[in-house]
Amino acid sequence: PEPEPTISHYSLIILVQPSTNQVLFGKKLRGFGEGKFNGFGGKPNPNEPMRDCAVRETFEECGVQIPPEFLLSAGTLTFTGMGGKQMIIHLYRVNLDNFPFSVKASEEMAPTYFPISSIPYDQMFDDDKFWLPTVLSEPWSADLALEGNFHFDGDKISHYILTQNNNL
Ligand code: 6OG
Repeated sequence: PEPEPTISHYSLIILVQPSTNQVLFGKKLRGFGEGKFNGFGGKPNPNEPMRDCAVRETFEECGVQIPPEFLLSAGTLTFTGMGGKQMIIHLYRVNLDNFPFSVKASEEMAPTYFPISSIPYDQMFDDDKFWLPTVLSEPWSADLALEGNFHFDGDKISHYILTQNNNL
């Protein structure tokens, strides 16, 4: 029998600033995805709810304290093709125009703003170009949920399915 795949859950938070048409990413300075730009996020601690993980990881990695009411769920992305491991990413979107914040670099992430019109997709995970444009679109409907399934062949996506649901 095939061994059961190991499933790991992660949060991933996209910080958008519509008033300046920018997004705040972090350049990962160590570990998995080193050198790549990405949203903030990571693995929950034991028994930690995913939303709490999202708020904690964002604060740890870039100093932005997200008031929980401004953390909007944006769907889930599932990844296969990385050996016996399967990854589920719980995606969140935050509008930085909604609250005051300060940005602070961390040992793990160098926070960097990008114009929404020039996202550095060539320095990001290969899946991002498929789903990020939707998450960056304005106006954002809090009812929107992306469901993506991505299959990696090496570091490239070989096939994927992406749907956009309206949470009724
Ligand atoms: P740490 O374990 O370093 O959290 N992540 C990915 N993000 C995208 N866009 N694509 C991927 O394709 C990803 N794989 C992992 C999830 C890792 C962070 O990196 C994200 C977490 O936010 C493979 O703390």
